[in-house]
Amino acid sequence: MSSPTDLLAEITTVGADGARGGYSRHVFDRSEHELREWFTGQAEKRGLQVTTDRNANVWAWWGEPAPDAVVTGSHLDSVPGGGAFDGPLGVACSLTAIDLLRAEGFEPSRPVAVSVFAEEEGSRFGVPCLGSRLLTGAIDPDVARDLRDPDGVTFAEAMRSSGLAPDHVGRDDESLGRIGQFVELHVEQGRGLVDLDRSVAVASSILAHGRWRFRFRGQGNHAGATLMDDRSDPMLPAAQLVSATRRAAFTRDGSRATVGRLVPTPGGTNVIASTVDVWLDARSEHGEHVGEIVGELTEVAQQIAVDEGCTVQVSEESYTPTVSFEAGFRDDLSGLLDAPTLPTGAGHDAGVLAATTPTAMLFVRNPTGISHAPDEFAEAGDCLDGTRALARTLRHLAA
Ligand code: HGY
Ligand code: MN
Ligand code: MN
Ligand code: MN
Repeated sequence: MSSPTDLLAEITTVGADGARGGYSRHVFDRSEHELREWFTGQAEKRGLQVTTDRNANVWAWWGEPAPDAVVTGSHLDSVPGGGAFDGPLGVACSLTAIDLLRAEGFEPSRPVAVSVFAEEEGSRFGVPCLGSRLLTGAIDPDVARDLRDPDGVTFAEAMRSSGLAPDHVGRDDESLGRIGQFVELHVEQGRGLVDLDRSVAVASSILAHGRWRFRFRGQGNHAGATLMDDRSDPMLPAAQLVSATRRAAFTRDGSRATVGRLVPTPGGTNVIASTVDVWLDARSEHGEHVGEIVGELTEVAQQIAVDEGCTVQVSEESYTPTVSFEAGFRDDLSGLLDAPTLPTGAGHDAGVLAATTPTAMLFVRNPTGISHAPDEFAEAGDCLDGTRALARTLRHLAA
């Protein structure tokens, strides 16, 4: 019987990013397509029935697709230069948990499915959990279809070139109606389990989190022929905004503000940029702090833009309020697994589904505590503990 580590080893070269390190696997690109095929092969090898829904999410069914199923799973896409476990560990543990249950002769009384959600990281089209947001109706289908990647390709065009029809993306009551309960296993993105010296935890909550784009406009010009007094250089307000994010978060407890993506146009060394886009990722244990951070930084951006003879346009790309997993379900699993509960600062498809479906999450220890970077890690033994915990959970729910 394969271990989760064995399964992850099968995809260890898929989407490996030689330039940035780690993995870059983005929805509908070649590597993510390869991962979809890998998952389908793994599922069919287990006699699971594989379907792809109207929102490009993949479902592998143990038993006929039917309402009140116990669903587990996660995602296979990554951030640019991401780790090997964020997403794929949940999928690998889902498959090996089914192996374990079958080896024990367990026959579920309810259908069991493994789901792989599309564009969880939002790395290509900018909106995280796009597949699960479409499934639950949490994003307007027209907005989703028109989302553009950095090359200007729309989500609809990318779906089409992957052989999927974008015409019917949107809330999918048939697929939603089949999910009785959803449990996602995920590598921990932090050191909570290291500090507790445990290998598995149950999630208690997800921080409120969102993404905003600040577009600074100035006057593109020649770096050598333009006197310093004659410039409207959008890079200057952009740089001041980046340094202001630190203060905005530090002054609000439990908050985080990050700029990990800053794109000048046209991006030439000897060219004063005409526009600079700055993406802000803001999160907090206190939902109201996120709005305060964005408000403060919007004021700062507007002021510094004027000072530099530029303009700024701020747009919200996504926002998810604090997710508190349902206490009964959380405590039931915590007791069943004798596992501690932990909050997470990372967003997940489970956080989107929690709005409509009884949902829980399991975390597996990450000794580095690092995620969204090549150093993300999980020991083979802890991954096996994750599989065992997920198998116990599925047995408990589908008995
Ligand atoms: O961004 C997040 O928190 C998640 O990893 N998608
Ligand atoms: Mn992630
Ligand atoms: Mn993830
Ligand atoms: Mn020249």
